[in-house]
Parts: sequence; structure tokens; C-alpha cells
Amino acid sequence: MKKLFITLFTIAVLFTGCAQKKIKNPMIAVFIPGIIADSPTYEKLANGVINGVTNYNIDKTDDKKALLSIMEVGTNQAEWAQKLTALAAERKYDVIISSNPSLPDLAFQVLEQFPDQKFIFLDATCEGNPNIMTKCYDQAQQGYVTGYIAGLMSKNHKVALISAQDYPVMNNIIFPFYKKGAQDAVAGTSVDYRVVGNWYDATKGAEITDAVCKTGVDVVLPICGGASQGVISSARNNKIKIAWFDSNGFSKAPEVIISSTQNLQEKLAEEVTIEWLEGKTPWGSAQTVGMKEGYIQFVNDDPFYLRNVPAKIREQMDTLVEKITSGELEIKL
Ligand code: RBF
Repeated sequence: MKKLFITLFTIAVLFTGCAQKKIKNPMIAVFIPGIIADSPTYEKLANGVINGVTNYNIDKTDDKKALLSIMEVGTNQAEWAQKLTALAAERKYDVIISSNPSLPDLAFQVLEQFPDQKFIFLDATCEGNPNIMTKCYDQAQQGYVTGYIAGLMSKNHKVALISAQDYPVMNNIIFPFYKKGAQDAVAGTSVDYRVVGNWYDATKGAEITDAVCKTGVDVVLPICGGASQGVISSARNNKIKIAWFDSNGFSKAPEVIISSTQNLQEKLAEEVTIEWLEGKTPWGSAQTVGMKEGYIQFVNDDPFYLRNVPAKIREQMDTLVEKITSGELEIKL
């Protein structure tokens, strides 16, 4: 297993410096189910936990400082259960923090062998297990708002979502709400759905984008990790637009990106880390957070948004976001 004793120099120093006294030091492992590069949600997870640990440690003596290890386990999902089990088997981490809807099922397998292991999962839902606490983003809202702007910006009234793989949250929530958003924005908009087959293949991402372009699609939403690099290069070549998900993506390709919805995973990861370090984790709970709670945002102030999207459409988006945030508009199928 590849372990990243992550970038933060102070934490690395702490780790070696305190090895003798680990009984008193709270130990956190971050399990990255994939690779951090081009997966903003994972990058924000790692950064958020680092920030939480760093802030917590400021006024602690060495024997009380929290210690952190970050493991990036790669894209072979067949190995994840075994890697998570191996991590728990080390019996040194008081809590394992991760992010992705597939994690609770993997944790159940681990708990059969290591029933004391605690888990905190973001972007996942699991209620009622005393070893697990989850916080999930309202993907219906994120999907809907992204679909809405895609629909408004499509000149041909044809949009697409390019997904890395089929998974329940994608098939039952993100895609259906993206489609509904696009069609509520402009009735009759066609919404295509394509699958790359993994979270890294940029060549395949580009091929699929080329293919949907040929059918007249002129706005695409990539949710495919590293494969989104291929979606961007195809969009540039074919002069179509991209709606971005999970983070502010404008700077990645300002000439083709027309919108960004983002989750505030870095903030949430920092909060759950501190909460755990203070012994306040509500074990067994599963909370969903969205626009109202401030953990899903539609980026409406980026200079490239202002440049790429006409004022009338920006006004329509502001109205939509206001209605969702205030609770006036409940997003449902
Ligand atoms: N999102 C990523 O950005 N990168 C990944 O490598 C990644 N791998 C995933 C693997 C599985 C099995 C599942 C269910 C989801 C994965 N996601 C990944 C998607 C992520 O959880 C989330 O649904 C999307 O980022 C949209 O918010």
C-alpha cells in the first residue's frame, strides 16, 4: 500500500518525533480510494484533515498531538476491501477517515474482523452503525443545478454527462437530477449518459466526448476523475462547453468551462476531524448537507463565469440558487 506521509512538513516531523509515545497521541488514517490527482473531492479530503490536525495540534504538547497518515490506494477497486482491512489490522489508527459512497460496505467487511475500528466517511451514507459516522452532500441539488445551467447554455438543446462508472448515487441521483435540471431549464433538452469505465483514462474520455459531439451535444458534464482531462481536450477541439462538478474548475480550462458547482469538502473534512479529536463525533449518524447548510455552492463570482455566461442566464441561476437555498424550491424527481 502506498502511504503518503503527506506533504505537511510539520506533521511528518511530528510523526517521527512522537513514535515512542503513540499511545497518547490520537492516530488518524486518511484512506484515499483512488488517486488524488484530478479528483478534487479527494484532494479536499486530504487537505481538510491536514488542516484539522494542524489547528488541533497548535496548543498541544507533543504527547497529545494528533498524528496523521494518508494512504492513496489507487484505482483498482477490487483491492480496496483488502487494503482497508490491512489498515485496520495495523491496530494503530483510532479512526479511519475516507470519502466515497462505496466505503460503508467495505467497512462492514472490516468490522467483522476488527469490531473496534472507527470510521468517518464523507460523500457516503450509513445510519445506525455505532462505529461509523457519515456526512453526505446533497447530490440531487448539485446534479440539478449543474443540469439547469447546462440546459440554459446549450444552443442545440443537447447535453451529456460523462461518468467514470455506473454506481448507485450516479444512476439514482446525480444523472436523474442533472437530466431534470436540464429539462426544467429548457423543455425538450436531450440528455445523454456515457460511461468511461474507470476514473483515469483520458484517451477514452476524449473519444467519448468526440462521439457525443458528433450527435450535436454542445455541453458536457464530466464526473470521471483523471479521464476528465480528455473531456477537456476534446471540448477544446470541438469547441463545446463543459459544466464542472465538485470544485471550482474554471482555471483548468477557462475557454470551455461555463459553470462550477462545488462541495465544501475541505471545510467538512476539517470539521469532522476536529469534532473527532474533541471526542464529539455523533457515531451512528448520517447527515446530508446541501446549499442551505452551505456545503454545496454554485460558483457565481468567478471572473470566467462572468465572462463566459450571459447576464440573463446568470440572473436565472441566481434566482434558482436563492430558491433552493431558502427552501422555497425543493428538488425532487
Ligand atoms: N470521484 C472522483 O473524483 N475520483 C475517483 O477516483 C472516484 N472514485 C469513485 C469510486 C467509486 C466506487 C464510487 C462509488 C465513486 C467514486 N467517485 C470518485 C465519485 C465520487 O464519490 C462522487 O460521486 C463524485 O465525485 C460526484 O460528487
